[in-house]
Amino acid sequence: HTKVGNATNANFPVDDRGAVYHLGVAKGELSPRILTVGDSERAAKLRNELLEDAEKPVSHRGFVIHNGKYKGVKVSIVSIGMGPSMMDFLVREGRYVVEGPMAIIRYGTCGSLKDVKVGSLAVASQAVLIRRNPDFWHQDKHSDCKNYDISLPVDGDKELVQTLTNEFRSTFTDRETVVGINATADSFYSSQGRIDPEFDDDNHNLINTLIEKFDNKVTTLEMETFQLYHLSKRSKQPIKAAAATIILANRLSNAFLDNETKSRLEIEGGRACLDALIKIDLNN
Ligand code: R1P
Repeated sequence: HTKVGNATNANFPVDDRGAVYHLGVAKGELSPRILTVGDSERAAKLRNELLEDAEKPVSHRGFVIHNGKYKGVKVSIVSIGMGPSMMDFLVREGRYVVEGPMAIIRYGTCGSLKDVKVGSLAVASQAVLIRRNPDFWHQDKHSDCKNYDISLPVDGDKELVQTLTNEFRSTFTDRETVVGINATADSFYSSQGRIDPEFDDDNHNLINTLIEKFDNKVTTLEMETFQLYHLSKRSKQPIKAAAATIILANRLSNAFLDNETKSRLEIEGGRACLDALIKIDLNN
């Protein structure tokens, strides 16, 4: 594990070496081209199978950074764990330590709301955010208070989304790659419409609401893509962002993908992501 030293500025803490407080890297220690995944084991496999000249990983507060080269181009593979807050750390602290334009691709797993087989792939053209609203359960709530807030859609980077889709479709000729809206939720459970008899979640209609609200264009449910797309659009320096997922679960049929196929798709899809990442021109 990397050590981060004393920080001085509470507004944006960096230590005496200039390392950001959570990622644990300083300026120049992260590539402008980033492939991010949730699972640290997925990141390590991708590093071992696909990176050349891989450096010693930097590991701090649940983040693991693997720097190396892919087809001669410097890239970073970063595992972040789960949820919008972890993506927030990556994009903000990553932005601080990288000079100039960036490209970030997320490769994760997801559930699907479409009639597609598990083991299909998905690329997110847009993303929406689903947030549980705790006020709904408060005794003093307003009468118009909703249990779950669903945001308007935010676009990924059109060029990078298209490049990523092309790479996936040419890599996976025997499987479907669906393109559509990702719904990013602040819980794996309640705000993704999973029914948990142990809790009062009032979420029985959430999946249907999501399908109807966006005319059946929501393809995937997971926990990070919206934060990546939203922050990339709000960054003052350019960040091109795109996201792909392995459809691990079908939320309509309740089918779930086997681990062996998942492992294979992680590597093949990771390669497709890196190919898209190095093809993109950061400067226009
Ligand atoms: C939940 O099991 C996790 O898996 C998905 C979700 O977004 C969430 O982070 O993504 P990863 O496979 O990238 O972690």
